[in-house]
Amino acid sequence: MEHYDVIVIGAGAMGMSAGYHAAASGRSALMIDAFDPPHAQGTHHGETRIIRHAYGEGREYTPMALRAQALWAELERETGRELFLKTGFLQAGEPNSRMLGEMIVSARENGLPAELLDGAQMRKRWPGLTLPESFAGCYEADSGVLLSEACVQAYRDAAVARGAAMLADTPVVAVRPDAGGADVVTAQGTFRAKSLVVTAGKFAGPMLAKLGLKRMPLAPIRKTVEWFRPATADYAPDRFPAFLFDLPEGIYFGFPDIGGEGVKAGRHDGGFRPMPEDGVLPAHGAFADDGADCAAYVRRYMPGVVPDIIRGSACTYTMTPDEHFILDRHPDYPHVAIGAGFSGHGFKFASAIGEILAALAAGEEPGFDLSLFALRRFNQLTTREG
Ligand code: PYC
Repeated sequence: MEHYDVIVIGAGAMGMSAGYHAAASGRSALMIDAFDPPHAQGTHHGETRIIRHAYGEGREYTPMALRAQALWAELERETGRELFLKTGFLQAGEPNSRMLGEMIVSARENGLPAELLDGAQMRKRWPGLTLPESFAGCYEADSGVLLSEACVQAYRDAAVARGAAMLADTPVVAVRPDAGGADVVTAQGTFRAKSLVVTAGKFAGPMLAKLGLKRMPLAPIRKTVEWFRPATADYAPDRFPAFLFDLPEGIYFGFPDIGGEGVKAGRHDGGFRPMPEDGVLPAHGAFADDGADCAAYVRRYMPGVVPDIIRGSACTYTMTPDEHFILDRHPDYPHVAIGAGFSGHGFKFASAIGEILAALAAGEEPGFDLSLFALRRFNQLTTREG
């Protein structure tokens, strides 16, 4: 049986980064994925993700966002590829918006250069937006867009260059942890490691059940994003930021017109469907109302964008009840590190989360306060099997 220091189960953005960081710190690593990453079966496809620093979902995330930004830059240098576009990021909402308020506090507490704007200032600066006059905004010039599949490919190539092994198209059928490590059973054979990183994305619930953690509060849901054709130059990436708006209709996010592909937008809250039991994602257009809310958003708030959907994509969010991540060690097997439940806002952190999970699996201090992400907050909900 082949032996490794660490086996990563699930090599999407988080797992590929964990494999890279393990290999970069001199450990032998095997990364296993049910598909061939980057791919469209998980949560890293669709070309773009937002990266932002002052964080509306909780100021606790900001140190990790800053570390993530630095690590994406390191990966760009190591691979010679462009992974980040500094388009800026705008968050806006009514002045009493919880996310906006938290972003402003987070910027202040961390000394980040965020700019506060009122509704009239936003309309003047971005003629492609007609947000309500009553809105307030917070703009970060240093934030922007990650090229998501390119990021996963870069981590894969860099991990392999540093000696990690990659096993693609190989579902894990069983995991047998013990006090000294774990056996991982696949159709390609059984592999043994001293430690595990479990980053199984939408399959995290069933995978963690194989490790004795039953009924994890993880709900995979189907979401969609859509692309629209801009009719003016107002949405070019050097003129228009990535954005997240807390609107009366819901929370909407989006991107400038990158590479002439169109303006991409999506609804972050609500508007979802549970994933089918078999985990196979119904393609965009499988439901008659796919993209309807997003087209209505564009019609109302982006006057220079043609509100006809030119392209759509379906993806998965794996939700926790409080929408905070799970980053922790297995309660019975401390050499098993778990990353799960990224609730639709995790991608930007993948570079830092891979580093954190590689450290947790190796028994090292992760360098961040992870109390917000502890598994024990769900003790009432989960059942452990001895
Ligand atoms: O940047 O976290 C994010 C985000 C939320 C919704 C889509 N992207």
